[in-house]
Amino acid sequence: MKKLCALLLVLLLASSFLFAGGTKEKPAEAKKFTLRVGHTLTDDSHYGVGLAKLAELAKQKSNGTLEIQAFGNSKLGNERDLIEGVSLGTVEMCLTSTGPLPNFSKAFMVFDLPFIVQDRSKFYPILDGETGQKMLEALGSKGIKGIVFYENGFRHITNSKRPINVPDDLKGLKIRLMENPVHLETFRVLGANPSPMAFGELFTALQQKVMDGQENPLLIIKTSKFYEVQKYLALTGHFYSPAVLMINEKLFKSMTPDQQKALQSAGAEARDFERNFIIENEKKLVDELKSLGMEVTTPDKAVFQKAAASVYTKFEADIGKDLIQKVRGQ
Ligand code: EAX
Repeated sequence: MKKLCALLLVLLLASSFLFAGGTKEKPAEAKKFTLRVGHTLTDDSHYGVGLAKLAELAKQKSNGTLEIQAFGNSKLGNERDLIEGVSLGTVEMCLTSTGPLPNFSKAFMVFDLPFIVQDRSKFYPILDGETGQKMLEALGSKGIKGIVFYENGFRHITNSKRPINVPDDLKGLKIRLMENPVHLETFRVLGANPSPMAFGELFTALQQKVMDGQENPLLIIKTSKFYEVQKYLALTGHFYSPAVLMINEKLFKSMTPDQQKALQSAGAEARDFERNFIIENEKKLVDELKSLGMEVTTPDKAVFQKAAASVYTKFEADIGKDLIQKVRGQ
């Protein structure tokens, strides 16, 4: 009788252990997230196309638990508002150029130095490697998780007054710049009359001649239709503008490790896709913009570079000599 009791007890314990183990192994149902990504460009721009790719990949890789919805044309705010929104958690995600980021973390100014990036293929490993990673991590102190660096592109000058061949041609021109201290200083040093303005107000400002000119990558000049209100395009490529895909950090941490991995890997794949989209399009954009009526000049970059050299000295202490060396030495 005693033996039978002992056997029954063992069986009971074993079955309850198995049962408990069984329920423990059942994977917890991953919560579904709907993530709005704000940006300032059009749906057919590189951001629009790159985010559509991100949405497709994130859905696939997360078994449908991550749904990304892109809102372009500054619908969720301008870039500064978007970054603040992601920091506070009022907007889940955003994709903005690094232009407004020095307001949140000074090191980003290194990318804003004139002509620091000449060859984007040598620059990608810096953005995607340790240096870029450290810069993205610095956003953590603002409650932002930087996922990956997308591309905005090499910036060129347009205006409605005259062709630009040398820095002197910029004299007195009212040029809209991003709200970025290095960019503004560069254009001051080059002799222009720069002022900051949100991207969403730019087209109207150019149309109403509140601004004579602006500077942006070719794809933006095309997709935001600046060619309708700007006659002259100068291929200066003076700044290279990376972009950062950001998410509210608390929200990111509330995802399962699998979902985090899915988002991170979708981001990296969509980044490569977006960069290639820009490179492919750039091959034909100068001709397209010419056929849309723009008059194009190709200034000697070395002359502009020399004229803007003092900008490096001015911001060296804020950015750090080592970081400048690292990015320059690409
Ligand atoms: O991030 O504001 C700008 O000129 C930017 O190039 C644009 O918003 C894309």
